[in-house]
Amino acid sequence: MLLGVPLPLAGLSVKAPMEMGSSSTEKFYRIPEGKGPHSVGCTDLMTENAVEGSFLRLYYPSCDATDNEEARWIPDKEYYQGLSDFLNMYRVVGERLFQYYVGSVTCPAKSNAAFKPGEKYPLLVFSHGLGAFRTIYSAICIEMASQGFIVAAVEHRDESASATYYCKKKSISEPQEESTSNMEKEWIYYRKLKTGEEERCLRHKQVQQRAQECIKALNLILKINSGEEVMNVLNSNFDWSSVKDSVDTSRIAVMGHSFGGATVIESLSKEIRFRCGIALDAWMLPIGDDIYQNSVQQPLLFINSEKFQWADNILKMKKLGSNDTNKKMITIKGSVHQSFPDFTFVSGEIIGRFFKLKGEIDPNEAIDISNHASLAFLQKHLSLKKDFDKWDSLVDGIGPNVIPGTNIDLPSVEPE
Ligand code: 8U6
Repeated sequence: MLLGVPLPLAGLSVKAPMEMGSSSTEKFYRIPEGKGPHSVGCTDLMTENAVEGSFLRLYYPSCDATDNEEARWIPDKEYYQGLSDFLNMYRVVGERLFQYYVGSVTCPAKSNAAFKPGEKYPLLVFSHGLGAFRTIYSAICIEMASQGFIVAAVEHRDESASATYYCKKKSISEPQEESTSNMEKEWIYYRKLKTGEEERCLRHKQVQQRAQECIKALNLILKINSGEEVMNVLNSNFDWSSVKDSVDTSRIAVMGHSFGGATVIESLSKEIRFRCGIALDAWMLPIGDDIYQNSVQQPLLFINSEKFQWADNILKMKKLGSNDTNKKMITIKGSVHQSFPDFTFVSGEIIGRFFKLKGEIDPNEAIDISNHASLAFLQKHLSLKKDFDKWDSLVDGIGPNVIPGTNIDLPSVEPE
């Protein structure tokens, strides 16, 4: 697949294209800042030198930090390669395009800024979509952190991420210089479906691993909260002991997009400490049939885009929520599946529309609706003492650009 724009390579371009957050449009194409009262910091945490460990980006309320720089949005070139794989592009081509267009993009959270003490914050675990990874939902995670949540955005190692890695010890056979570290990154890339492989089967296995990774992340944050020392294999100057006693351990929720929406459902069914969940454009295929037998007791909010909807998927959402008033569904008008991840903000109109990274609605308006509905829902079900209830009507699908339930016609009898 080739992007339909002049390639800025080898001096061929007359003028730098005004797409995908090139430096000339830096101010215009920005991931929106958090609108809540807290400044936001972010830091990465990886435990253990093995796939079984946790890897997450933490977004948190921070002290005002003028010294700290904004965090890199996509922190390694391997993510560009993985995205290229996912988008069926040649890696060498994709890597250069991504490097050129978004290589200098930062997210509006201060890297390793000091944690803001003196309050107990509710915890939100976030799960990314297929071919995505932990850093590209920063508009959502940063907004939540600015409103007083600690957000743990996990990076899944089930081969559904574009790319991810763990750190392992270099094997002895490899030549080692004394000055260099004896650790190396072992990259795991997006795995395509093999020919003849049944998608449901693979995705079901993956969603179970994903839920376990969300629960592991929860346990890890609670460990840090209780003052236990955790080994971060990534070197950063973030003081993890400053998080001690700052998590409101009775107020924990799980949120995710697409495959991450399925992960929310699986996680709720496996872990009662998640008191509620928010599923953005949930993809229901990975969910096993057993889940529909009252496995999900907690409140759950489905926020759907207008375009990512088909009867079978919606019917499964409804089946989860039948005879349960704690399950809610709304649809954001003019939005598309990729209105939730950050690419919608860093792409221009032409590329954005062409690749369905943008819908008819202004991306800022769409993410505001999603975030405000989420905050109102979280306030209600985590009993927060905030003013998010001012957005209660959105949860009922009332307001500009939002409708209750779904916009598609459903067959009156379930297909089977
Ligand atoms: C196109 C997801 C691009 C792009 C993502 C498309 C995607 C992209 C960057 C990768 C994965 N935003 N996961 C042109 N489709 C840059 C230039 O980066 C989101 C984004 C974003 S996802 C998703 C899952 C499946 C599919 C698309 C998105 O969950 O939103 C198919 C066919 O499966």
